[in-house]
Amino acid sequence: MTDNNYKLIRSRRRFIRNAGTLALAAPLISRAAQDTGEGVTFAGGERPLVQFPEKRKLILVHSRPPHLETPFSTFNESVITANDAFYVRYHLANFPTSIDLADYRLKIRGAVKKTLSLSLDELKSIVEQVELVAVNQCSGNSRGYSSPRVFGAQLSHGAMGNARWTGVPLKAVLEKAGVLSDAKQVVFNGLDKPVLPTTPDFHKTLDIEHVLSPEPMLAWAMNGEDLPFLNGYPLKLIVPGYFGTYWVKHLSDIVVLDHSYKGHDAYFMNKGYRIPDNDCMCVAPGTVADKTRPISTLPVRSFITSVMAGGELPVNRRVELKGIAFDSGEGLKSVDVSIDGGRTWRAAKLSASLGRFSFREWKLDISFTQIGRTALMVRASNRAGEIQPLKADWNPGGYRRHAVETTPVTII
Ligand SMILES: Nc1nc2c(c(=O)[nH]1)N[C@H]1C(S)=C(S)[C@@H](COP(=O)(O)O)O[C@H]1N2
Ligand SMILES: [Mo]
Repeated sequence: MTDNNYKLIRSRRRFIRNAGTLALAAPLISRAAQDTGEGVTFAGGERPLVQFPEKRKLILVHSRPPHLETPFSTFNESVITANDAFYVRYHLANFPTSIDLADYRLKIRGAVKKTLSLSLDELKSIVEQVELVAVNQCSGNSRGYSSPRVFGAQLSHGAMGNARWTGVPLKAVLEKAGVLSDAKQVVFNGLDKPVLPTTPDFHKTLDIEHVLSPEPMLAWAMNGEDLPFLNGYPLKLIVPGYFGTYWVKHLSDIVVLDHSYKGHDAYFMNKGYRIPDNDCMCVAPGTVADKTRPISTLPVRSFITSVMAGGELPVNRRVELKGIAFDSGEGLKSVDVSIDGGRTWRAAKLSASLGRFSFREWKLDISFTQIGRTALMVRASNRAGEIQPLKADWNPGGYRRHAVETTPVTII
């Protein structure tokens, strides 16, 4: 609350969170040499770092609406991603810049016995609050490494983050409204809107069985603080194990349907965010799938965080390699590391778990015995039998990248 970009305007009855309208209108783009984020592939070059309200400098993907990536070195600081470092993604240019809790309501309506309209305080006291650590990863995270390249934001690996979410189980709130027996799907909508009527609103749906399962939650706090404005203040849908596209921000409307959602505003389910409907969720590069389905759960992934691409490490000295791994909640089985470009592998040690939906730290002590260039790789598997492929598969959206990544380093 002391952040000078963050304004909490208190009058007798009003609590208005303001994202700092001026700052949002004209984000400070810093172009000093030391202020560049990592580039993605050859064509884009280095991307600038920008300052948005409540955020440290993040990598600019685009500014209207804000699309910001977390610099990769952040993931070496902690397995929990700091609120001010957490990435930001919006689709619609008419996103809120100020929300007054006195006016804010969450509606639950449609195929329910009783329509609810809850203030944030009412929601907070509706059932006992819960906490869960979970990864929010954009479907297009790492898209910039698709080969051949695909349309869409050329993201590096920073469109992900791991936080402790505080809220209430979605199921408990729906049960208060009383879901009718013919309920089929549930639509989630936030306070952001399209600018033009031809642009669809950002609506996401989940099947009723998923909504009534224990995991999804409605969260108002992230790492023990109010949600950062740009991450969905005052309320966000958390869908553990699922891609971030379902994690609707500034959530204000929940509609239970007795049918499958169709029409203009179903665009982000029925046209966007879809993957090939086959086992690999992939197609031959440059082709399209006959059949698609909505993207859903996170594949198993792992990264080295203790050294960046192009980094240097000492020869004949103990070096601790460190990184993170995660999956959709099935449970990690192994994390293996190669320091010779994939010829040999050795098992890394997994640190304590913060929960099955969280980033998990791994470590490996190693000594390099030869100077020169080499390629570090890390490969994870999970209890459902998934293992990261050595070679990336391809889909037209550049979604769901999960291949083993390579970190070129020089031993000196
Ligand atoms: N209201 C709203 N919620 C949204 C979106 C959006 O455009 N509007 N984008 C989704 C997508 S695609 C992603 S990747 C995540 C990003 O979450 P973050 O901005 O909190 O990091 O928000 C999701 N929730
Ligand atoms: Mo996304």
